[in-house]
Amino acid sequence: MTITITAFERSPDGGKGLARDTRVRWALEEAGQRYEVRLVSFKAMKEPAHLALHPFGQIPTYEEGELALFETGAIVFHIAQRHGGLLPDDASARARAIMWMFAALNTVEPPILELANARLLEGDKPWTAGRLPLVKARVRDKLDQLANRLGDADWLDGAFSAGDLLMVSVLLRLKASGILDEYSNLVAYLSRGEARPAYKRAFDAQLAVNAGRK
Ligand code: GTB
Repeated sequence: MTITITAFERSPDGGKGLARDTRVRWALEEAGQRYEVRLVSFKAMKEPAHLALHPFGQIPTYEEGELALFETGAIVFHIAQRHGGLLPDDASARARAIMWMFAALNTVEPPILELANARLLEGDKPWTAGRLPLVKARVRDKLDQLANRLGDADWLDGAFSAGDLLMVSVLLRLKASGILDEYSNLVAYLSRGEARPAYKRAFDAQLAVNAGRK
């Protein structure tokens, strides 16, 4: 059955791979699944045809036969459940990998998003200069704890899993901030994620769109 996802017609990041379709592309590449991409404009995202797929008018979405999904975490989880390569077979190890998926999206990503929003959406507001140190402290708080847990390990819990895919994706958003450079093991963790052939294919595919080659 054909898998179709949606992505920005032109991502605001110009192809840095930070829009969430990259996470879905990466999961599909790890799982060895072919997929098609329907590109949508900001305008089309808010129109009825797309809102029927995504009630919040966003990307990415995922369609496979009768099944239509939104929310990146749910989509990556679906791909990981249905195909090999992203979740361990052992029930306890699988539960822990799923726990890391939630930790990436529910615990680590929120302060990172807060920082991005403070800079991008509120950069010109009078309160931002006073607020930024507090927001950065909340990011560092989570990175300290994550770096302590990861230690010298390659991945969060044994072999690479969907938990690592989402955690690396979440941390990528911090690359330009310089904060990540304070944590050498997290920098190495990110590099290991980016070095995976499946990540490279996903990154190149979204770059081709944003560089106007597709
Ligand atoms: N919780 C949802 C999920 O995980 O799927 C959030 C989806 C979401 O935020 N989608 C964004 C979107 O469609 C794109 S990924 N925004 C358009 C809108 O809301 O109208 C977020 C994103 C956008 C841009 C960059 N960037 O330019 O760096 C990075 C991340």
